[in-house]
Amino acid sequence: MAKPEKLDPAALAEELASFPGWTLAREGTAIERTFRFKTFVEAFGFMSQAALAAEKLDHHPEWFNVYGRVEVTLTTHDAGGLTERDFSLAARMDAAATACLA
Ligand code: H2B
Repeated sequence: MAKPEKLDPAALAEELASFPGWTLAREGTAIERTFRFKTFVEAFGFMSQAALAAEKLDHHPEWFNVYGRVEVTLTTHDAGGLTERDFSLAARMDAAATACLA
């Protein structure tokens, strides 16, 4: 997979506009979202799907789970900031969360 390039401010603003659930963090070098599920099993089901997506994208989340809550931070360490890969994984996580909540 090609080395991801850090998004320029205009491209970043455009991506953020289409990911309303996510907010900028760490001085604009990361995005974060908290997912809430009814049970630990639902949260873990989401994490399993997200882990498979992460592995496929070769892009791994920083996350923290307690019971039904999963706090996610995405950043591209190799690029020192946000890249398309962060938003690809964010999209996969949003889809997985919808599936797990259905
Ligand atoms: N995940 C994230 N979030 N950022 C990275 O820069 C990154 C990664 N780099 N997963 C990948 C793995 C790289 O270290 C390996 C060698 O592919």
